[in-house]
Amino acid sequence: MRIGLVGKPNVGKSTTFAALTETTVEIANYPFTTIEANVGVTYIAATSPCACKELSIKIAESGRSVDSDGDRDGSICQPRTGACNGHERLVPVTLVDVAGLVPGAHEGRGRGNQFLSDLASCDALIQVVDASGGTDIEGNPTGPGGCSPSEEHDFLIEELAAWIDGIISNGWAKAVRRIQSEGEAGLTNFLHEQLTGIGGTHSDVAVALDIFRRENPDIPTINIWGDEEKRTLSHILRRHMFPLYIAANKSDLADEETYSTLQTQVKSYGGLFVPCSGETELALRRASKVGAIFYVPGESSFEVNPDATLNDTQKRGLSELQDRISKMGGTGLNELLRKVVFERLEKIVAYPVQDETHWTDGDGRVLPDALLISSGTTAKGLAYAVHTDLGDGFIRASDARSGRVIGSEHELEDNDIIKIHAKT
Ligand SMILES: Nc1nc2c(ncn2[C@@H]2O[C@H](COP(=O)(O)OP(=O)(O)OP(=O)(O)O)[C@@H](O)[C@H]2O)c(=O)[nH]1
Ligand SMILES: [Mg+2]
Repeated sequence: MRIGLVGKPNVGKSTTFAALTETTVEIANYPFTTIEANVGVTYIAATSPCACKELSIKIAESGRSVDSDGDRDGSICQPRTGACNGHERLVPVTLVDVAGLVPGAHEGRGRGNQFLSDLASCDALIQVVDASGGTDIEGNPTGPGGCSPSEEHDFLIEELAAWIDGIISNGWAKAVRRIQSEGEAGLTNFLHEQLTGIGGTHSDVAVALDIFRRENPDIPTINIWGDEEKRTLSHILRRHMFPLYIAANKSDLADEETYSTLQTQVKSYGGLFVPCSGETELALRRASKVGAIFYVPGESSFEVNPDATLNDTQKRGLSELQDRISKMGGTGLNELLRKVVFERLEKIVAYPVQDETHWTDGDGRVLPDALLISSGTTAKGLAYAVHTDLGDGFIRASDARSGRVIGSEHELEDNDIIKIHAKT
């Protein structure tokens, strides 16, 4: 599960990345602070309680004592990555923070195409926009009104489509020849070959072509497709391969009027638009890390640690942060990520285990992995998500709850605990 943070320069992509991954990266109020992409992991809470809840009930019912360390509000799993408290399991999501994108990037302007290839393997993109409108289209600070959030969104979707257009147009004459010799399948195969390098699957292409034909019933035959037809198809491919959601950042500085046009535009096509403040989230996570406050990401208030020694400036800073998040109802970032992953991408959680009785791995670790997978993923698909060798050697799987054997094509459900039997 990989999400790219995109947008024009100086909107707060790296600030958002640093907050969510709790890492240190360069942040500054000028364009092109980030050159090489930053890649890191953030954690979001799974929608269902961790399977360790059921396990502790099972253990208690069998008369054995539950081995909980007491500090984790009943959780008894041992996550390899993430954490679990009170049976709320945090699952990993990889984030990619790329260089800012300016008009003409697909032709090499700004940081150009290198940046675009950093997005290749992402499941979705989050466009960070400057909802306060305080920077121009190239990211230079201007004060209010430097750019409208809808302007920066419009150009970004054009740039992304132009990037894909460049990839599919390369060798277009071949596509025309292939459709003459292989028929319709020739076009699908050609597009698949062109797009495989940026993560496009055969089914992505087939679905996009289907939408294209449905939306454009009068489309001419491919040998007379011009730039317009290719660009329209590129937009559909982009929407399908890289769905884009909006983080209306710097909303601590923004009045709603500045971003209402974009908000209405996004809502009109059923998109996702969430007012956010990366800077506020970063300040809260840092204050929490040094023990000054108790803050749970996503909440709209925090507690000051009574044992922390704070000077007047720090106290004032914390009180300002408190005002901000109570006004905004939280910093928006947790809400945005959870909506993207669970509502829009419809991801579910699966727990692969080696020991189906104790729900552990080979080292006795309880429920070590909680993997985010697409709904509809099969048992064999989960095997591949764990490791290519496990997928290649797949024999069968079993449902660790019921002990029932399940076949390779069985579709998994949220919170399934699965043992995979494979040739080694
Ligand atoms: N007020 C406010 N400022 C923010 C917020 N998020 C980021 N900033 C500021 O915006 C400026 C740019 O932040 P960066 O995170 O470096 O922006 P970027 O999009 O990564 O920029 P490039 O790497 O240059 O493309 C910095 O001065 C941040 O402190 C926010 O939520 N509110
Ligand atoms: Mg940056």
